[in-house]
Formats: sequence, C-alpha cells, structure tokens
Amino acid sequence: MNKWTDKIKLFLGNTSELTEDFFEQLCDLLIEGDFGAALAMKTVEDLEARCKKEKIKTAVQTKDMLFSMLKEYLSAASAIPAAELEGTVLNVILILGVNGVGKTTSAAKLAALYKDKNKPLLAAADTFRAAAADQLKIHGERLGVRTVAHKQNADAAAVIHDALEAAYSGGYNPLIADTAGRMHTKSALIEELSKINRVIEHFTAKNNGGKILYKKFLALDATTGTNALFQAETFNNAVSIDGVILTKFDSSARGGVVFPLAVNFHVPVIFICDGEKYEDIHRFNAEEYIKTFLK
Ligand SMILES: Nc1nc2c(ncn2[C@@H]2O[C@H](COP(=O)(O)OP(=O)(O)OP(=O)(O)O)[C@@H](O)[C@H]2O)c(=O)[nH]1
Ligand SMILES: [Mg+2]
Repeated sequence: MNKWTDKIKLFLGNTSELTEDFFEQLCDLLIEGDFGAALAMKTVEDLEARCKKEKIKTAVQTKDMLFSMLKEYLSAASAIPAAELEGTVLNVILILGVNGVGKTTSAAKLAALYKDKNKPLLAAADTFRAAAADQLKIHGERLGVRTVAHKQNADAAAVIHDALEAAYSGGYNPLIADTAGRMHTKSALIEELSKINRVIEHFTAKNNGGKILYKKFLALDATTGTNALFQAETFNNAVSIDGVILTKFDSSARGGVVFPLAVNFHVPVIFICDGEKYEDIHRFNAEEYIKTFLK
C-alpha cells in the first residue's frame, strides 16, 4: 500500500463531523491522488449534496457513498471484455505510449499472461531505436515466446505485416506489438497507425476475411499523475485508443487518474502493472481497485 491510500483511509476512517473544512480537505486529497482538479471538485460537491440529502453526519459514513460514486465513474468505461482474448479470431494488440512508460515491459508481461492458455507472438514494431528490438527479443527468449523483428529504421507496418503472416501460418494468437516511444506529433501518429491499419485490412482481405480483432492499448506511467491524462487525451484524439495499461503502480504512484480517464475520455484501464517482473500485471477490477483506498 502506498502513502496516499493510507492518507485517505485515515481521513475517512473516523467519526469526525462533516464540516466545510472536511470537504475542502477531501477535495485536496483527491487532487493529490491525481483525480484532476475538475473531477475532484465535482466529486466533493456531489458528495456534499448527497450527504445533506441523506442526513449523513460523519466522515466514515461517507465511505459507502463515495464508493458507489467512484464505481459509477468507472462504469462509464467498462474494462472486462477488452482484457480477454476473442477465441475465434486473431487478436492483435498494439501497445502505444510515450518514451519510457513501460511499453516493451508491458508487451512482455502480456505475452507471459496469455502464454498459459494461448500461443502469443511478439512483434518488435519499435524500429526507432537500435536496442528496442533486442530488448523485446530478450524478453521473448526468456519467456519462450517467438519475436518477429526487422532491422533498425525498418517500416513498423512491415514488421506488423510479417508478424501477421507468421501468426496465421504458425497458429499464434495473440499478436502483441511493441511500438516506438516518441512523443508523437498527432499527424505522425495518425500516419503510422493508418499504415498499420491498411496492412491489417489488406491482410484480412487477402485471407478471405480471416478475422482480426485489433486493439490499441495505451501504456501510461501512473507516477506521472495528471500528465498521463494529457497523454491519454492526445493519443485518444489522434487514434482512438481501446484501453489503458497503467504501469508503475508500485512505489509512489497514487493512481486516481483512472477516474478522469473513465469520466472525461471513456477510456477504461484494462491492466495495472505494479513491478518489473513478468507476473506484475493484473486485470483491472474496478471494485477491488476502489477498495484499496476506501475499505
Ligand atoms: N517499478 C516498475 N517499473 C516498471 C514497470 N513497467 C516498466 N517498468 C520499468 O520502466 C523502465 C522502462 O520500461 P520499458 O518497458 O523499456 O519502457 P518503454 O515504454 O518500452 O520505453 P521506450 O521504448 O524507451 O519508449 C524499465 O526500467 C522497466 O523495468 C512497472 O510496472 N513497475
Ligand atoms: Mg520500449
């Protein structure tokens, strides 16, 4: 458990009265927890109104109310189906994100996660840095998962093309593709992804409509707080992402960012990562998550 979750538990865990000061402090705590100022204020205003209406008098009594409000927020972006593979089609998972957020590690963690019941294939579509493909290949070797890679500066869409061929001919599923971590300008990102889209469409057509379920996951570093929100907004506006992998939720991360992600952009968090090991990835469960700081 990290410090912020301790703080909010302590703050809501007593029978102190619901004064103006209480609501102000709660607002500050939510902002500190990365809810973003707008959502923190809205939450506290709604909570205050509900407490008045239902004649709630003490801090600890607000917990259940806050719990259901936060659950409602997350239901704006339901996460469960996206975490599971569709068994009858080839699942293609593209991992996007800015520099250093944990894309490559998350690709490897997903391969490790799905490896139990499936036969994943990794694709090194980060062709920007020389070491990027090697980093993914090393993970692949450790996990016993095949990695498709080209040379540095190769076309990312060509890597995806070859990986699709390999997936179909070798019976691999899912195909998990790592991408380059540049802070994409909007147009560069759209260009790269529309090329990948074309490759996927072409491949589907060529294989008699061989179906592909294509998901774009955005990796966000939980320690970057509300800056992660800005990244989500930029990527979502550019290419419409299907879900978030929230990384580095260990250590100092507060993680309230999942709420504005759901409320403002309807983007669900699908996975949470809390360490560098392969097993440190978890399917996001809204209720369990809220319990980490409200129960
Ligand atoms: N503590 C912790 N560290 C993580 C987690 N995920 C990734 N890391 C670390 O973060 C660093 C960057 O991870 P990468 O997977 O290389 O990030 P990337 O987004 O692929 O980086 P670029 O390819 O350079 O853009 C590495 O040292 C990882 O071990 C996590 O959930 N928790
Ligand atoms: Mg990488």
